[in-house]
Amino acid sequence: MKRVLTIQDISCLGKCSLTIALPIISALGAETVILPTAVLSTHTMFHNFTCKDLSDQIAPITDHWKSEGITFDAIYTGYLGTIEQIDQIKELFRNFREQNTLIIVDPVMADNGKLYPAFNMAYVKKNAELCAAADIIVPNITEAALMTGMEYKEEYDESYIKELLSRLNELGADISVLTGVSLEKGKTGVMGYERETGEYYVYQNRRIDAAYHGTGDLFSSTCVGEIMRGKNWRDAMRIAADYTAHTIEVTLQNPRKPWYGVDFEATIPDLLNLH
Ligand code: PXL
Repeated sequence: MKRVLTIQDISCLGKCSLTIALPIISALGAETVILPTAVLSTHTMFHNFTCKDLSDQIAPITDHWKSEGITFDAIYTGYLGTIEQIDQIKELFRNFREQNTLIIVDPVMADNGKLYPAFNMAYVKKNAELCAAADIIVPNITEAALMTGMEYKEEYDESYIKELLSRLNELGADISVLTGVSLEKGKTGVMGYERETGEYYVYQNRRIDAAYHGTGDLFSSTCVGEIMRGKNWRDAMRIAADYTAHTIEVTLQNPRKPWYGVDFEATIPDLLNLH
């Protein structure tokens, strides 16, 4: 069985980060090891959330794993906390990267043209460094624009997305994938670029007019799980985009849907049939 380490916060309530990564990657059949970077009462879209930083636990936990000879097939990072913590995670990459360890970085820090409340431009710069150490990166357009210094646009064409991908590629990862890319009216999806082949990959499915928290985490976790199942990155992105869209649709049909996240629990069985 493949073993994935995922490093992100645990928002006790909120259907995001670890409370999505753990069930999704496990459901897709990989052992999912977690390294919580902070414990929050909820995600940061709630008011008055509590937050306990766990940076001081990273070294003792990972030292213990090293002494046990633990290795990982993939390391996947999502929402992190501080600049210092990203430095610690870069070191963790150096310590745990084996020949075949796949490193996937989702530089979670912004959406819809805006940084999340806890972050600033110094944090953006640090995330760009983390992306440089990854094999695959999956930022949204806002995160990509911030990291590359390009203007964030709501209205754009394919040439803007290609320029963003070209600048992301310069950060250093082998495969750069932009999420939330809408190239046709009524559609949305992903566009990726692979350095080795110089090839682009575009996948567009239906756009659902609803924005939910945690959908980026759902997409990234599904990609990681699918790649661990042996899918190539293009198929993994396509399945993840379809699964995310399906989950948003199912959530919209729930009259008692929570405002803060999607009903992925209801769609996990469908994910297993998307192959
Ligand atoms: O889904 C991204 C995410 C993860 N973790 C925390 C967040 C957010 C988005 O707002 O606040 C704590």
